[in-house]
Amino acid sequence: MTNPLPPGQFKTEKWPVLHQGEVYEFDQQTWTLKLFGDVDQEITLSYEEVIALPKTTSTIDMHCVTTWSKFNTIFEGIAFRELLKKVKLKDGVKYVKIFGYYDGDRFGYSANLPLEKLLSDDALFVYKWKDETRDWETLSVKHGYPLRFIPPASFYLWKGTKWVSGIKFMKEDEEGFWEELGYSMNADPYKEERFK
Ligand SMILES: Nc1nc2c(c(=O)[nH]1)N[C@H]1C(S)=C(S)[C@@H](COP(=O)(O)O)O[C@H]1N2
Ligand SMILES: [Mo]
Repeated sequence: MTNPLPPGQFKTEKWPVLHQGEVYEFDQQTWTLKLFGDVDQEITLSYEEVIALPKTTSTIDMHCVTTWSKFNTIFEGIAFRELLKKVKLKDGVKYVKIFGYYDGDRFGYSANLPLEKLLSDDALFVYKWKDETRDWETLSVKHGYPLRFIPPASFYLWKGTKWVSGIKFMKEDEEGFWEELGYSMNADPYKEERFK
């Protein structure tokens, strides 16, 4: 089953690579995932701790604001909700910002998202994928290895942070990297919410 093409998009079979700055080179000794912001206690998870969490496999469509859409990619990863179980949120937390590397800066990239849209199987921190033409492969460094967020298809793909390093929990919505540059806070491709 294939979902409809959002307005202004075209369908691609291959998976293009797009990002700003240098790729992050994974070092298991120094890599951590920090959960912080409006939580009772911030925590920092090691790679071993993250990768030991329960796994989810989901088929997710990707819609890039540069107008390509790739349908039906199958991902293996850790659902956002599994990481949510690791923290106790303060009252009134409604948003998150997912941080990742940008040119060697651990928290240089980020994208904001509403928490309530991230509780299903289609909000995944992924490390493995396949599609109709390819068997399972490890996510390449260019696509965000060792851990990359794939947002639900109701968000443009810039909300999918590569080289994930942290999740900030927030009571008020806050702009991320592209949002500060004029891109939409909501970013729903079916409503063509590209810019502010
Ligand atoms: N850390 C980081 N994540 C990022 C970016 C980036 O520059 N740095 N670019 C985003 C943008 S704008 C897009 S369109 C997607 C592209 O993902 P892909 O290269 O896997 O197709 O990654 C997103 N995640
Ligand atoms: Mo993008």
